[in-house]
Amino acid sequence: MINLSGNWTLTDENNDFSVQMNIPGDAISALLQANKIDDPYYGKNEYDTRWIAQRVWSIKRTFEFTNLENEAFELNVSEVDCLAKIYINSKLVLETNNAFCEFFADIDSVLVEGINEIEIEFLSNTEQASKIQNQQPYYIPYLEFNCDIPDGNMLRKTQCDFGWDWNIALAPFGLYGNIQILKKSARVQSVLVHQVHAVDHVELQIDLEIINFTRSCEVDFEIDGKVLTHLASSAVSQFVIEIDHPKLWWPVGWGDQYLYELNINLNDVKTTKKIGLRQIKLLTNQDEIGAEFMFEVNSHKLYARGANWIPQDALHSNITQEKTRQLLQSALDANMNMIRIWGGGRYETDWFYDMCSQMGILVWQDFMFACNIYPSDQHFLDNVALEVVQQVKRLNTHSCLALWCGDNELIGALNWFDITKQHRDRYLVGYDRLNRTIEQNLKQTDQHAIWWPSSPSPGPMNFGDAWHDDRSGDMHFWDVWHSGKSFDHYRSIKPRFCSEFGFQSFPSMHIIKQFSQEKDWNIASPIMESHQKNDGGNARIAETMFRYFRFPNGFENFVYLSQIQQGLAIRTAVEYWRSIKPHCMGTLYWQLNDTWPVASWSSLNHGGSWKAMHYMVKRFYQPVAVFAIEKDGMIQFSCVNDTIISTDVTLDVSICDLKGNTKQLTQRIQTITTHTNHILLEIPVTQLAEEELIIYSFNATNGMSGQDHFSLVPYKSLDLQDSQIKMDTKIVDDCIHIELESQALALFATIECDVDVSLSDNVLMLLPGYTQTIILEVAKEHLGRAMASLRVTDLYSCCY
Ligand code: BMA
Repeated sequence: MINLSGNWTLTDENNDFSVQMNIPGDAISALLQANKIDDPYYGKNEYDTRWIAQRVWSIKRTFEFTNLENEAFELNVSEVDCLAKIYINSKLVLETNNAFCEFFADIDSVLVEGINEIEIEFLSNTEQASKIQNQQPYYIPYLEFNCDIPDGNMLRKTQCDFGWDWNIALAPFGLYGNIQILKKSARVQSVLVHQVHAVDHVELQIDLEIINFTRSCEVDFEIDGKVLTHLASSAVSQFVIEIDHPKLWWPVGWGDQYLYELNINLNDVKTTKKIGLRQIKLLTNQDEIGAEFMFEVNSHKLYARGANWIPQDALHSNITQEKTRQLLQSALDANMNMIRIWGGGRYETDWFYDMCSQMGILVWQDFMFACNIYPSDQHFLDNVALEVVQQVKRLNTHSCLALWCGDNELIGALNWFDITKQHRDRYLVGYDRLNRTIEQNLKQTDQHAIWWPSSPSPGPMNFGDAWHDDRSGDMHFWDVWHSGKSFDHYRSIKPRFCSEFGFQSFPSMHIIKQFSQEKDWNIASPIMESHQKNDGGNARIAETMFRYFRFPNGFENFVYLSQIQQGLAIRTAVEYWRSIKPHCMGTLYWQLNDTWPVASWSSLNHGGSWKAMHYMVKRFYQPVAVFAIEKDGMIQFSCVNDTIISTDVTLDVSICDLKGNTKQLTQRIQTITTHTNHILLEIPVTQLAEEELIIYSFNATNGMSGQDHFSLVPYKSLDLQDSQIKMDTKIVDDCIHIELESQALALFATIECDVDVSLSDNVLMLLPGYTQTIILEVAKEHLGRAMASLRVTDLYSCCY
């Protein structure tokens, strides 16, 4: 094998540039690294960087080749983004047209002994996309307010590369997977594993596919200390492995994530798959309301708590395993058990799914189509079919994989354009062809795969409105953000599973400082506006703020309050939808992460640090949690338990005035079983006097606990007292121990500093007379800066 990753030379068609480019990687990052362009994430540089995608670029390198035994060789590439021509010694050997596919090419006739040259010519994706659009039998619209760069829907590459309502539009290109020369011999091409579970026994039914198969060959399988030899007598062969006393794989919180290693040896080349033994089902039974939508894992019904995942970065070269692990760890730390890999991004790498499996995070996997109309000519559909087959073969063995979903919002998109409304039949047939191509290729490749036609969807063969009808399937509920409804509006619906709902905030101040100067710190400044990609987004944040809060003092407080507000919006939805378990069996908010520094719906900043909301998520996603919900003149204390073991919960409820004086109201103790919601207590709202809040805390015998407050009136109505929060710090074992003490009730007290840090807790309620200690961890070299920039903001210091 000759691995051709590493250093290449990147040049453009005009010969203006010649720089080093690291493969795997993207060309924009290479130009940035060579100091040929300014950082596109800074200021408004995005717009001065767009020209790059309009040129034709080439990368070149040489390699040595000897073929003493006169064998056959082939070139193998994956994730070439996107339209490219590959030449060896100036002869065209391959044309690629799908960034989600792997390609092979015969190259024997062009290879020479000694030094060879390989060149990849990246056509201008933007120019080619428009050409393909012009060749379509009819116009195929894309969402113009999302995508600043047109016609991205013509290409099989990451759709948000062309801009999105949170993404920079650069149409990046490069090569992100493998590039290698392989001996053209029999190799394992794919492994499909179907698990059949019985009592204390699992049968693994394996479909093995061998590429370059010429004659029967022996394949050794090793799992769990057992070695078996299988005679493969055709390119695709079946094989069974029995496992007695299986150690099961469990989602996080339910048990271990035991992974068996399945090693497959063919011609001394080892292929390894990590396999967790588990049974996942999607239950969609009809009921008196409509149809349920819930996952069952190892016979236990699972309430999915999670968020939507978008690419880790807008530029591929910035993605590393370490940064990705941190993002997933943050999902885990905030008590998530599922992420949805959204259809406008990309299929992730194998190591990504391995991480999810190791952590016990389930993955809802979209196919990569989002919010646009797509071509349905045979050429496009064949390309899609190849992509589906390859991805399903590649990903099926990952134990985290819970569901394959056809697309994101393509049914809705049929109503978003004048032309699709005028020629509805044509576009509907087109959609059906695409969706069937995906479904059929998925099922032909893996007949046991769990399929969901689209997100949102009321269910297979039901093309109803999954934005407003909450009776069946999965729902995207955007009325609060996109239609400006109140937070209470989240309680007007009862989804069966809400796979998207979100509320924006600004990135944290230390992130804003990375792309702007102090003079730009105004939400209407051109730079802040260009780091807001949703039309009217800043206005929505501001306008909502005035409904619930007093006007914040200055820009930094505005940023802080936007994050608190975001947390409250999502908390309102999640608390209610968890409290109606098992009617609703999942919430995946929009969106976990950011691709670059931007105002968005994410709970993590670009780079992975936590916005205020993420600390709140950790609380409202705790598997055992108590929620105070106002309903029909009562405050209802609901408790859910998403573990698989009952627990006893003690709830204490007090009344608190704004000085922070509390008086105990009542206590309740109850056993909380797992598959339903329990109402622990109801108290009439009339029990609260003006300027009083409820404070409640709970302790479960399984170790989980929490504390929060409930205000009957919007915060702006409260005459909060000056909390005068005192912050003492000391350094212990390279961490900062922060002690907080307040003089009055302090709400949403949030610690921040100018570097990425990790805090044991944040966004706190402080009562006078108590000291809370928070531990801050930071890379040693940033300790001084963290200490010097440490600050705490609460609702009083922000707005009063
Ligand atoms: C959803 C997503 C994205 C988008 C988000 C916010 O529906 O599917 O397309 O970024 O809305 O508008």
